[in-house]
Amino acid sequence: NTAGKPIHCKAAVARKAGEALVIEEIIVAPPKAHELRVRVLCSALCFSDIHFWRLKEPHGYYPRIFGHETVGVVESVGEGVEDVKVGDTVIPSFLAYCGECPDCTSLKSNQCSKLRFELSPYIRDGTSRFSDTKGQTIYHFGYTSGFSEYTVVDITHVTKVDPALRASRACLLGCGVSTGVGAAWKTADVEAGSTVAIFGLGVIGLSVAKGARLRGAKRIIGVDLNPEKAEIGKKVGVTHYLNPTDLGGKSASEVILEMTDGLGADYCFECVGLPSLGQEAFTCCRKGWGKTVILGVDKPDSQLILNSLVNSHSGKSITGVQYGGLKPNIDIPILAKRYLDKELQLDLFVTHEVKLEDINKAFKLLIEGKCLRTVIWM
Ligand code: FXY
Ligand code: ZN
Ligand code: ZN
Repeated sequence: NTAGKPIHCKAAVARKAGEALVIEEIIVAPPKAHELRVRVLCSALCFSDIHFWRLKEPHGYYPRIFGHETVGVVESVGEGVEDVKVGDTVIPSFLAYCGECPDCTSLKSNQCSKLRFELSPYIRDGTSRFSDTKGQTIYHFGYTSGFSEYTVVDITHVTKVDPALRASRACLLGCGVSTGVGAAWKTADVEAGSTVAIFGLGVIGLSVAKGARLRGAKRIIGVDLNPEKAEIGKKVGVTHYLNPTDLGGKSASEVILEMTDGLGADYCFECVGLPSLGQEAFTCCRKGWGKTVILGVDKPDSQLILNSLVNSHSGKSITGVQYGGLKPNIDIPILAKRYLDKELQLDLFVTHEVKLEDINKAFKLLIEGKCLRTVIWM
């Protein structure tokens, strides 16, 4: 019985910005009040892990344990934890849910205003539960840190899930797939018969397509530089694939405007994290009612510039959300059920599986655009 004692285990530690992760023995302290220690089953790699692993100071923190698409089993719980017990299967989330604040009690928001999302290197209480064998503190990431055999998360950052759900699929609900599907269903609220434009066909963009398809969107235009995305896009409902290098000098937004009689797409999604793509998406978004949703994670100090006269009076809107506007603890069980009912596709997104020792292969695959999700087994 390990409850109440520090656990020595293996983890993939990011020692320096952009450098290969190191599989090390680390020490995971027992959970404090309102926390639980989780034996991680597996975690998938999302591009945000790479994005933040590339950041140098002051935005980067090292040594650090990344990973925020995770599923695991509760090993022990701290004082005051009643909602989950030892042995439960849980998905940690980077967004918190306090259940009491104006945001948690509203259907309009998933941004808990009591426990706000920050790019914090700690868990909720502002300290770390990780250290190396020399006693040096190791930082957390996204309140989750799934690239470790054990992690500690706050009770406000977990959702209990059905253990019948395959772990390699369950972990995906922690970020990418939920973000894409949520953006189509909740943020944009895509209507049947509409035209959708998606910039970037990674897991987020493909999940937007799937969500839009399930809503009955008529035309789903997917834009991506990688020609292999044409085929995979079809499988989730992309009806028209555009490769920006292949448009005879026109931009994707010009082509989308042409395809829509000069009107634009009803719903546009930026799924890469580039302001230039946000601008393009908004440019080909329909006046009157169009909605553009920014999902890609951008660099800390970058700016999105829109022409004020052309845009401010247009009747179209632009918004950015985290996690597709979904509330993890409420919506993860709903998405899980849809997967078990064979409505929601998850299998397609798992293109590779590796052992923790080979986590750097997962990084390489995603950087080179050669995978969708690589599941890393602990
Ligand atoms: O990949 C999704 N989420 C990350 C954990 C962090 C997103 C950062 C958004 C900036 C506020
Ligand atoms: Zn709250
Ligand atoms: Zn993510």
